[in-house]
Amino acid sequence: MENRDIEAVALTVRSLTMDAVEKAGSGHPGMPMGMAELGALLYGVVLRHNPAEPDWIDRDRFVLSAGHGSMLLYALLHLAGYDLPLEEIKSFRQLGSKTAGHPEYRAAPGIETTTGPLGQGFANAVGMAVAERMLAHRFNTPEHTIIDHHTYVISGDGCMMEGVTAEAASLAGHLGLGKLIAFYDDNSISIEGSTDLAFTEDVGKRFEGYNWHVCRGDAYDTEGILRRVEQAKAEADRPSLIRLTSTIGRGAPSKAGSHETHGAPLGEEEVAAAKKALGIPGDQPFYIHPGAVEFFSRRRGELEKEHVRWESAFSAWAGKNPELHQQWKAFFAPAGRVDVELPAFPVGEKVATRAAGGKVLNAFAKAVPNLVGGAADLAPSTKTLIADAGDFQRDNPGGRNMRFGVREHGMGAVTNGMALHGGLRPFCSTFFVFTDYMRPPVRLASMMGLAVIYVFTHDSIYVGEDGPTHEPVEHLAAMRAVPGLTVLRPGDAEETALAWLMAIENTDGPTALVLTRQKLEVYPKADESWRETARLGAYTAREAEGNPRIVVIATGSEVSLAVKAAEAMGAAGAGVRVVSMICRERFLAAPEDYRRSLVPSGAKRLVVEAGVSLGWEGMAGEGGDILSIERFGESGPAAAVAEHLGFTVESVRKRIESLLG
Ligand SMILES: Cc1ncc(C[n+]2csc(CCOP(=O)(O)OP(=O)(O)O)c2C)c(N)n1
Ligand SMILES: [Mg+2]
Repeated sequence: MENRDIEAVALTVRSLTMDAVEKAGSGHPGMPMGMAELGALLYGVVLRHNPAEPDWIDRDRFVLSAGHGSMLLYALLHLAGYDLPLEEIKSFRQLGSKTAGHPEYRAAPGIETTTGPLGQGFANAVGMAVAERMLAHRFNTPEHTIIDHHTYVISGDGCMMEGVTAEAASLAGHLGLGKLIAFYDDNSISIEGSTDLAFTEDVGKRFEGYNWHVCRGDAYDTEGILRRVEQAKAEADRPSLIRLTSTIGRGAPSKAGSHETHGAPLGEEEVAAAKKALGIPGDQPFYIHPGAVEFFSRRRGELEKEHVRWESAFSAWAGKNPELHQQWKAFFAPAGRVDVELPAFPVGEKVATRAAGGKVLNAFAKAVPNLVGGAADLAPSTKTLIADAGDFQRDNPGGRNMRFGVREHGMGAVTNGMALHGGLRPFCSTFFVFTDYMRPPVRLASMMGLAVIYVFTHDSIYVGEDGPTHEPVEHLAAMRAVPGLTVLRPGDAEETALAWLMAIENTDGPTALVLTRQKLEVYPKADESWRETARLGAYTAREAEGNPRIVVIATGSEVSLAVKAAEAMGAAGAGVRVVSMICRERFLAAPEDYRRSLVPSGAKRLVVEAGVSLGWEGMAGEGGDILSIERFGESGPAAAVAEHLGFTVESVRKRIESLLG
């Protein structure tokens, strides 16, 4: 790429950015204008990708963690030849366009992840680099290298300030992810003004402390940047941070360097002056320099050849390694239904659903070879270790157990990156109460439809002695409030096995398995085909004699409680049906006749769940009741805390009796 090509591309990035933001009347011109040269180099020289085949598995990944600079990405994707027509750039930020305010995964090819919440993209990039290393180890042979790519990310001051970046960077340094290369857009500006207001640490030193290779340069010294990228690539054992001193809004004659360019249109006058200074024809909105078009039409050809070379290497590899090739298919194109021998849990056995979950996870680990994951330093408690599978570490890339450390936020975002990369089925795990520390990536996984599995244990006040800080009460409501997240709270070990199966089969979005710390007795299921009906979200665990007079809708540990309460009523309990609602969202989406048959309109309803009632009001209906917990828990033995909060067989029984009148 000659200097004039770089200039033509950078000029076009600035031209499209200014006009798109101006036309939309909103957006962030500063970042793309400041990073235009780096963008030109990335898409012009550095990235090994193929715009004609955006799903090429061995492409380099590029993540724009500073997602507010979305126009940088859109301009470059358009120029590089991705299916993102100029018309889309002209409708930047408009309803239904592919050019949303912040990049949205799958909105257009070439957008590798949804970014905008600062720091998430950085951590996603770490996850992508983890995936690359895992897959390279599994599939490359001494003769053929079929997985070998880099992950690049641009982060701004905001990303660098966010804790999630720190968590993920620390993990990446520990793991020695040499193929991860981060650029830091070091423009010393964020929204409120100079970063001196709040951010005066030495980022470079911090990253050196994380075991990163750190170097520094000028964002407009293009040769220097390419040299530093080569140095970074040569660093096999450490991720690299290339810190580039830059000017926000570069090219805007009076506003460059000011926070005013961060997140508002430059204004007609400033745009006109900028265009004049840059040599952009003032009478041609959305001007594209012909040199940029010419350059990328050449470049596309080269990249297509690169891809063809990879494809022939892949064919040669597949021919020589038929078994590995079969494995590859299992990783990248898994069959729909999984055949697995699930552990049996006899009725009457007392087993915590977390313990059952651990057994089931291990059964699935045998059947689903790309199932990988781990916990935020809680694996002994969440029971999420895959036996005999080793730890994923810098010197053991074949390990399947991730040791995320005490970094829930980073764990969630890194797991998203692993899922985004493709080829892996990642899970991660912590105590349910600490989902508070990982809501942002859970939300993004749901928004992106990533097939991530969460194992959240210690799901209620039954945690006991650890006290209210460790006892989730509002968390089921909070998780169920996330659109697209499937929340499963099984009532016993058998249901846990089914819940895991549902999680594995759900490839449209994330699934949260909410499991108990305490032991629960496996109960007989009145509905013989419960393994099928429960997939609709709920089924009859205990049946009434004749038409039910009352339906007790319970989840998780409260199902057996409700069954016991009904049994304790003797003959008076004959009219009590107990429904295990393993997944409220699925039940609400189930066919109406199924919903009505399970919860008939003639019966009274009692909802029992050891958490806040928020969201259950409709299910209880008029004249119904909800046994819930509308406060924080207490520290004490689980049984004492439960009794204190009214979760006993007796109290459930009383509620039922008072409803029956
Ligand atoms: C988690 C999160 N918090 C806050 C914001 C709002 N926000 C968007 S950009 C920005 C400032 C970012 O500064 P920097 O990364 O330096 O970007 P620059 O101004 O240099 O373009 C903030 C606070 C956000 N997008 N995400
Ligand atoms: Mg900045």
